[in-house]
Amino acid sequence: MTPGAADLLLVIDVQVDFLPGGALPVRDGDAVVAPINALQHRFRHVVLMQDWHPADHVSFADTHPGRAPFETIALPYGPQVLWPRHCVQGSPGAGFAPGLATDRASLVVRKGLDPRVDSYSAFLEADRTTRTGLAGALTERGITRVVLCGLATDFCVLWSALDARDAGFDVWVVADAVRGIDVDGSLAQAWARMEAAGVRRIESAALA
Ligand code: VGL
Ligand code: ZN
Repeated sequence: MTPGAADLLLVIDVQVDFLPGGALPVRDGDAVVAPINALQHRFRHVVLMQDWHPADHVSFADTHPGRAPFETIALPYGPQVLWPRHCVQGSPGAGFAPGLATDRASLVVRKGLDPRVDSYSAFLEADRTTRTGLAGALTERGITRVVLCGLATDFCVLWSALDARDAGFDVWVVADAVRGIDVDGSLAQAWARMEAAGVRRIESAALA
């Protein structure tokens, strides 16, 4: 597949807190930086996503006295996994991974800013109602295909891929340019859900 004018590379949450040593480390997360940098040169359209939470965000375990990270609680919009505090707005951990190229991106979109609502997806917040505006921006640019890479496969990449399908885009995930968190089998489940939704899996070597 040779990316053209209607193809977008969507880079999900390649941020310091998701790298080894960060607040919510994804195993081997730093391994996505080199393939993503290489991929960016093959796309005319690149968008970078940033998880960007207020310090008292509802997804943080320490916002809920007596709760621990990786527990699930019930919120008005549904179940919410509690996370260690991560990607706090303006903190070093919220910055892009060292070495990640950012100069070719036309748009940087931040999500998870509402203190009461999480947003794994680049398109739709966890209340499943509030839109980030990304789908409209892509449509205005004539994008029909979204190629996803970044962190984490089983949360923000998964939800972004499913919502991109729902928004009518053709969706591909670059298998060697993503890594997962894997809470209770969530990684295998994520690939199965994406496959069932018609998301296609590709290797970066096949994108030339
Ligand atoms: C993410 C958990 C919490 C992600 C973000 O980028 O996959 N996961 N916030
Ligand atoms: Zn988050």
